[in-house]
Amino acid sequence: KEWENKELSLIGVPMDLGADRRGVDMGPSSIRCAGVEQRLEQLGFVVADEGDLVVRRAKHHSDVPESNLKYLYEIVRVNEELCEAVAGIAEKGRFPLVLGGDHSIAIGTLAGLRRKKSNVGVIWYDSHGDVNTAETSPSGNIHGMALAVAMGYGHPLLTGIGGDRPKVKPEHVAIIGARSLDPGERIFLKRLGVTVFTMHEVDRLGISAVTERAIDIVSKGTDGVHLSLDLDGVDPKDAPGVGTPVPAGITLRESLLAMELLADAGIVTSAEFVEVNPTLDIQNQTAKAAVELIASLMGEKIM
Ligand code: 5AB
Ligand code: MN
Ligand code: MN
Ligand code: MN
Repeated sequence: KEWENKELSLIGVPMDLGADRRGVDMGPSSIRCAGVEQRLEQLGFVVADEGDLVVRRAKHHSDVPESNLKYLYEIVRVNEELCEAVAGIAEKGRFPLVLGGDHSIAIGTLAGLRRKKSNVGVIWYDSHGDVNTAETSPSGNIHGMALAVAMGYGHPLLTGIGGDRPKVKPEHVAIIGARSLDPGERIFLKRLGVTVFTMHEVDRLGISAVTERAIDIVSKGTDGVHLSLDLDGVDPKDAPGVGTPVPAGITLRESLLAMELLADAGIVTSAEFVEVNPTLDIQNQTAKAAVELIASLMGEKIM
């Protein structure tokens, strides 16, 4: 593996504009408070904390005339910066670990990874599909569009981040945990042939079989795998500090098993943990869950 040297770079993105909701900008801080760096060091990683990118407070909800896209220009600016930062980390052979912030930052992360890899596999662990476009979005919130943008669909300022080419191919994506899809998203996912393991599949097959199948899909024909984990994929009983909780989700216990299976497969080359909102949380429980998940993903074993 390219990061066999166990060198990892943390980068925080205090983005909340994609969710149009304050509080998720404190996600990186809450995950740091929960002890992510120390935990990784205990696992033998040499951790470089690159700090947080700067996100400017935007004045206008909708800054694009004739469009419902909220805060487009600042989201584009920050994601261009994130793209450069992630590309730089990957270039040095270090493992990029991005802390959100809302899920719109996956646009910059995946654009940065595409600099280094021609076929990035993606596990999108989320209760949502995040494949809306301006036309299908019920909210205009860009965090609900990030995966569509990465596959090349959306406003040209978004799909053009890090270059115009699509950053991810639909056949290299597996969504896990979906239980809230908008009508336009269902049509889009079917049309593109994206593999979706909804809660129906998680319940019928179990999280271990689902994760194994997802591993097959994202590692076939790819030269790296990115885990994009939205904490709202985890059940809100275990991860209440998220802006868009959806009940009947994957438990923390099942999610830890999924991370352990990913660690055993040895395929994951980058990751991001997003949508932690400590203002909606109980005693930083959700950031603590994120740290547990990160530790399992990076190889922590009980024995
Ligand atoms: B998240 C919704 N589909 O587009 C929309 O948390 C929710 O990154 C998006 O998955 C949730 O506004 C975005 C209704
Ligand atoms: Mn979500
Ligand atoms: Mn999401
Ligand atoms: Mn959310």
